[in-house]
Amino acid sequence: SATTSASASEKPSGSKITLGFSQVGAESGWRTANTKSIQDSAKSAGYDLKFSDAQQKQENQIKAIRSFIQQKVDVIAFSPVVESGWDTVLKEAKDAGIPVILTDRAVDSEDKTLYRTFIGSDFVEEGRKAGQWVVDKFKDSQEAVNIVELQGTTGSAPANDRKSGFQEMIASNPNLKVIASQTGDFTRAKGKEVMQAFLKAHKDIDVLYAHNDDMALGAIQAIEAAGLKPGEDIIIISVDAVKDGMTAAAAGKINFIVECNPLLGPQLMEAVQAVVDGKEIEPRIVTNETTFTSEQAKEALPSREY
Ligand code: GYE
Repeated sequence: SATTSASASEKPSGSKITLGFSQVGAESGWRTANTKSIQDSAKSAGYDLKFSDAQQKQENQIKAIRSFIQQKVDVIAFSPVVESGWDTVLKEAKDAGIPVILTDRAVDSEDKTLYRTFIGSDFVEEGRKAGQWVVDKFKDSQEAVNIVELQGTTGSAPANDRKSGFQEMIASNPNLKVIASQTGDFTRAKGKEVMQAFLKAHKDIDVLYAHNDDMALGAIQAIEAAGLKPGEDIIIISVDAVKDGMTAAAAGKINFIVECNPLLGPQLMEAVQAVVDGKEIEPRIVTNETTFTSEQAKEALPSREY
């Protein structure tokens, strides 16, 4: 009616909710599982999903969001490829009265009214879990432990946070040293390429910390090609726990995986419904996660969904 404010409660009941979703890309096994979860759960919820793949480019995401605004979708959701540079376009959505939900990755905007909630993992905590495992593994070592790090996409929340959480934990033991750290952009191909360069430049790598399974899997190829045994000659820790990562862990090639859950679709659709219904929602929704050693990966693998 004319007297109610421009809230979603004006949505006539029975009409389909339109959700515009801008995805990061298709860079990893995690991403593939995440996309499927979002598409499947939008379908079960009966929403009209407008899905756009940004191919890991912020400019494509900004274009997609502007196009969703023009199409007057009911809700915009997106997984921001990097943390910075969103204020202008988020302000445009706000001015158009279209609620925005962040999933998977965070933005660094000071103005928290630019989005309704952020649904996703605690990436700092994931980095801490990885770091704590390394601290425990090398607690009796009297020598320097040389660590190389494959970072995720430069400027992305998971790359920033997984790095800082790890660093925070290993700082407790001065023997643990990150001797090289570079981006592998969360892809297998880049993980392999950068690991090749690390192996060339450093003869004494003890540990690889990869910010996701795909980069670890690429690095494993490089390590094997160099005549070394992944998981033995070089201890490997990664994040995600997707099927290929878990398979490598079960085979002893990855020693420890920190889980990052990609199945965010159901929680996202619930949040969309709540926003459309004009309900209050929590500004931060954190997903539940665990970790896997090689032994635990072997046990969990048969029942893994993705
Ligand atoms: O860990 C990585 C993907 O943002 C949590 O992005 C996600 C990360 C995930 O490419 O595999």
